[in-house]
Amino acid sequence: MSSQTRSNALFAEALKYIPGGVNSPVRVFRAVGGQPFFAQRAEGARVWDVDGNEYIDYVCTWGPAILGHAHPKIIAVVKAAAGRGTSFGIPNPLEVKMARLICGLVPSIQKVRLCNSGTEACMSAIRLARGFTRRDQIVKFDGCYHGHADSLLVKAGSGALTFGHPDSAGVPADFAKHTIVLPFNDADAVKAAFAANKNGIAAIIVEPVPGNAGLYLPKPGYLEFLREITKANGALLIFDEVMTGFRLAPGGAQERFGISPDLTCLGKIIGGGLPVGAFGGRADVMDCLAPVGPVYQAGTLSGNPLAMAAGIAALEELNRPKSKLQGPKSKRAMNDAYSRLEKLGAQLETGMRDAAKAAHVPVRFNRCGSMFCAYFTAGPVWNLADAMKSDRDRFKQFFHGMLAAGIYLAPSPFEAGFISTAHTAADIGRTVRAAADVLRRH
Ligand code: HOZ
Repeated sequence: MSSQTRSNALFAEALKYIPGGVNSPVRVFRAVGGQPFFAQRAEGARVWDVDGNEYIDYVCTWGPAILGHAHPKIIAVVKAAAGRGTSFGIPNPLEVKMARLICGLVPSIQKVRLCNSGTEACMSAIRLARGFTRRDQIVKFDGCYHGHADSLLVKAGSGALTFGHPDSAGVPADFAKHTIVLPFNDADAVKAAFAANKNGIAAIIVEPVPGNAGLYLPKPGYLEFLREITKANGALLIFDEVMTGFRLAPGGAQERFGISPDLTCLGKIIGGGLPVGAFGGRADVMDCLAPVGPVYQAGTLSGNPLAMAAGIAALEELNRPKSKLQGPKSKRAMNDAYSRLEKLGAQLETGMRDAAKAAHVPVRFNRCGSMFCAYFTAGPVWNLADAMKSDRDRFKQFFHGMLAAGIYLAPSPFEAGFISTAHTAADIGRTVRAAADVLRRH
């Protein structure tokens, strides 16, 4: 990496006008030391900063850029949509197309409401679950992050965890007391919570593959267990698939693991890089929303035509069949984009594990499809407590070593990495060689 002169000057100016110099805390380098670079442009799997440095990008705008940056089809449809008007506040045909696409791709979604962010999606899904069940309590898991709505900023992951405020200031204790926080992958803790709160729990909200404290997977049978226990107790199961939706499979984590939640929260990929969110699920639950039912939820820019156009293009491109010769079922399973992501993910996983082994550095490399995390710990990582054992100093060294080699990872040990279809086997090869080199110097 060469100079950061222009980035540093911009950051100094940003600090004068923007709290912390950033519009979302996860973008600063506080957890790793140093200052963030400012992006000039991005294309495919690459980002260039304002000083002309080039990086292979594994942040992928925190998930949305599954096709890489500035995908030509997305750019073309956004330009065309902008020419027809940037917002109507009146129903538009693209909203219907997007809703039909989502319902077709995600097996459990019968009806869907579009909104503007993953935070809105989760906040609204919780309100809907409470309105539908007429219960107040919700269960979440420590280290899971469901956006920054009050009742969900309790033992939260992502920036809240990275910067040491998992229970944010400004959330009244009266709100937080309705949120029961449990360790992930611990069935007994969930059983005990239901036993202690008979007919009180409205819903369990969970990232089926938690990706906001690094990345850990559900133990075999755990998601099935959550499905069964919620059903048996009259509570709803909400999958927060803001990150995993359309990433881990065409129908998200729920397709990959074969679970049917009552409600699903979406965002990121369905906006093709523009601001978006959505929540959907069982028709009887969704019909409790205004204007049909009593649960209120609204948004001036919801179903925005630019975001819809970009998201539709992204979903269509992701689901472009590999070959006309394949039958309808295999078309989805063997679709080009997802098999490519899986292959690249596997290449990275094997390469990283080999590199760590050769360097004698304890690394747990967790991966699910095109999401991954390298924890600097010897033991397995199944929950937040395990993730917290990761050596932060080693992560800092690794992050900066990789950055110097032109590879951009999230500047926190508690964030997932993302691979896009624009990454190549050569990119992954270069990444693995850089990692081997950095780890050797640890
Ligand atoms: N879910 C994202 C990171 N874990 C959020 C990105 C942000 O907070 O800006």
